[in-house]
Amino acid sequence: MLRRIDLRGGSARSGAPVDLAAALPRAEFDVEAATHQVRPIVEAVRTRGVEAIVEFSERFDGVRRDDGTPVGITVPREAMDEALAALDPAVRAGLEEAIARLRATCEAELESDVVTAVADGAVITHRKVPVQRVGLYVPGGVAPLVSSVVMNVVPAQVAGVPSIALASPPQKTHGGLPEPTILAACALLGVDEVYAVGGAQAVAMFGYGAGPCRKVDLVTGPGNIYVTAAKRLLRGVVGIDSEAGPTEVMVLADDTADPAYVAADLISQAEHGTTSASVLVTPSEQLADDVAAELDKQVHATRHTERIVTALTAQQSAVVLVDDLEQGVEVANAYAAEHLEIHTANASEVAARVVNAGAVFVGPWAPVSLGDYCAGSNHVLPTAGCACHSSGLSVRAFLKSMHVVDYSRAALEQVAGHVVTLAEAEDLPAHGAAVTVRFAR
Ligand code: HSO
Ligand code: ZN
Repeated sequence: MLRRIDLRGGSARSGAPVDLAAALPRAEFDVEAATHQVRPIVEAVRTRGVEAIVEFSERFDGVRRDDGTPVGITVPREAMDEALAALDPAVRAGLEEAIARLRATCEAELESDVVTAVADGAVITHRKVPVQRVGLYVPGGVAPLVSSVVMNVVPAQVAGVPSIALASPPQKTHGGLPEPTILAACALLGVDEVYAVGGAQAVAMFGYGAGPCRKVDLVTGPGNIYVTAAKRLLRGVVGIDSEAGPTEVMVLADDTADPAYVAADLISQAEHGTTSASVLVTPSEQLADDVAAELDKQVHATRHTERIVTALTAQQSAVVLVDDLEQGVEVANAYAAEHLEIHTANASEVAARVVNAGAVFVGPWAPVSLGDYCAGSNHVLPTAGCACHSSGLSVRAFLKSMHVVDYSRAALEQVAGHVVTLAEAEDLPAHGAAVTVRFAR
């Protein structure tokens, strides 16, 4: 089912280096092209506000009341409470466990202020401050990802963000409200400012403010290509988390791996959609054959066989044959997968050599789907190779830092000469004068 890419004999060490990143193509995801479609939407929301949002909801989400009047964008508090009351108790228990574990890691990762006395009476504090207002986007789409509510809200709350708004597409089947499980999760987390707005218009609403929704300082959360394009257009107007493309899992495995587990994990992320990437990297031809056989067996037992098979047979999914694990790690670092699983002997040691990945899953008992829901890690992760420069969502994404400069008279006097000299060197003497004036009297 998976095509094979043979990179054996092509590592940097063998003297025949191949462009590893180019050897592993990704799915087509042309955000730039989508920005052309999205620009008029963003512009309409900026100039016409809620009126434009309602028009787009009608056009893209097909929502309209029976009497023909447009559906409002604000989700009433009662709708969230009702959704929570109606939530399957087992789903509620799962969400509560996911929240508790993620909250534990977020609290431990919260950074405190750093106070440095650089000289007598000269104190610099690196102060951590939460972003004051964030807009979280939760897609509806193929599957309503209630877990994404948890992954966005918990780190924002632990960071101390005082104002959190959330938007999710209105659903025709739910009277123009977002998916009930999403509303229930909001109620569970205590998020009460929720908008039934989807797509690019939601990002624009957050970016410019519209009607009841005040402008936010930062927008986070995954979304489809239009949401991503809107974020790209609004970067600068507001802060934006990293861009999310189609999901990816790479499995680095040797002949100690269990082919049934590897196949199941490759299938699990392919379930997200036809552009998902599932890649196995291994030095073992035997494992490659065994995983192929397992895939054939397992895909037909899944509920969403069609999109899984499409994703697995597409160009972005493959088995990559390598000389050894060392070259395997090279491939993994070049690809910078959103999720990287390690199924090898001494998996922790191999994992320690990984420098580029959104999140790493070590050994046979840490499948990527654990991380999607309940591990205590975050599932909003950099895709498309962005893991070489970006990180997954965490409390840090919701914090800013500022230097606070506190000097005594004596401390300033001690360094005054240097300021004056450097100011002169830049031909900015008034900068120096602002120091000397303090010692003239
Ligand atoms: N694997 C997705 C997240 C997710 N999976 C949510 C299931 N629900 C991107 O990391
Ligand atoms: Zn997933």
